[in-house]
Amino acid sequence: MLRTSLVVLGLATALSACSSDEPAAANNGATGAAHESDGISADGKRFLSQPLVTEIFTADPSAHVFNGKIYVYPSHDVDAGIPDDDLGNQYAMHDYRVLEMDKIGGPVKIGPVALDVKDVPWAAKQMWAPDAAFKNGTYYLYFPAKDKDGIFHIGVATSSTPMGPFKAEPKPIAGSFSMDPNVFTDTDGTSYMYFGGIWGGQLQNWAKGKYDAAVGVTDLKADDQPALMPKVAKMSADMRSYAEAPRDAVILDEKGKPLLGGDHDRRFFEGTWMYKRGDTYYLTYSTGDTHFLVYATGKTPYGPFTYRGKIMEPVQGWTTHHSIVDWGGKTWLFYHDTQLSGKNHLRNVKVTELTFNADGTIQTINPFRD
Ligand code: FUB
Repeated sequence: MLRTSLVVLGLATALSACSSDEPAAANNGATGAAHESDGISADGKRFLSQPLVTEIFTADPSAHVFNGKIYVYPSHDVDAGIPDDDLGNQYAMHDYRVLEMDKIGGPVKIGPVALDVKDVPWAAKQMWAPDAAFKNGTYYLYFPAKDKDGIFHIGVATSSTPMGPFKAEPKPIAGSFSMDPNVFTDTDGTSYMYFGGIWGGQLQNWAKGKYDAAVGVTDLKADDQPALMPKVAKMSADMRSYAEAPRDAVILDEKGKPLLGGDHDRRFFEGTWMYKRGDTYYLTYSTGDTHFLVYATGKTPYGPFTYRGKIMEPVQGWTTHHSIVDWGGKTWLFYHDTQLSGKNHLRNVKVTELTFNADGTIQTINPFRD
């Protein structure tokens, strides 16, 4: 928290030009690379990689390969003038735009609005981290949003093309709650949704099976109890509903015990992404208030999963969120930071290579060069 506060304070003056919905580079009519300070963080470190796009703010990149091209389904960050708080009210996004690339390192096309909250009958605000899937000729966009009572659910919208536009179902997925959906399709064709997030993601409000508004937000008062775990549910063949009630994707420590709520360096916070390598299922996620991307491995899509280590050290900015995709014979980590704005809620997506050791462990990435 201290680190982030320093970053925000240090940038306050320099960022006055970045207070609109679009990055300064775009406002100035510039194209291509970020503004002149690109490559250097607020505390003088060189960024490992550069933003994929500079025309709009983007976050929470869910990358997929469809028809040989790379599509990234990010959140589309905007500045609603809401101060930072522990519930994430500053993340007031209202639509999605899809990014398309023929190759990593090549030009990135920004699609038109793929889905707007005004076209989602059940949703009111906060279109947070989405994901996408393709099955039987249809592209599916999965997205969290708060309903008119301020409660997060997960919706689905469909399109015949990966860029959309997508048409939303009239209601959220029955039995869905919390946020950050990730839909993984296993090698046998079965799809699963992983989801959930604590604090502003409201997972703690559902701990007893139905929404309880009285539950605390940040101090979950259960440091010595098993942590709240991400949820997983098999998808129905129609990809619009769960085939079963969501269950815990349990994350264990090296002794086979569930990670505890007080273990902030390792316990699940938000942003799950399932990645399969050989027969091993990598449940990857963000630790939130300790700002790590980490992973746990298991032998089935349901787990249990054993904590293995860090994928990435903290980026610049409070949130960290990623996806992992194979392309061109390599494995890639899509992630975000706040290089373009220095503001927690105005982020930019990036990509870098992810390297595995011979034993299947992941080499931890430093998002800075120094
Ligand atoms: O973008 C809003 C939220 O911030 C996401 O849903 C979280 O994963 C975090 O990145």
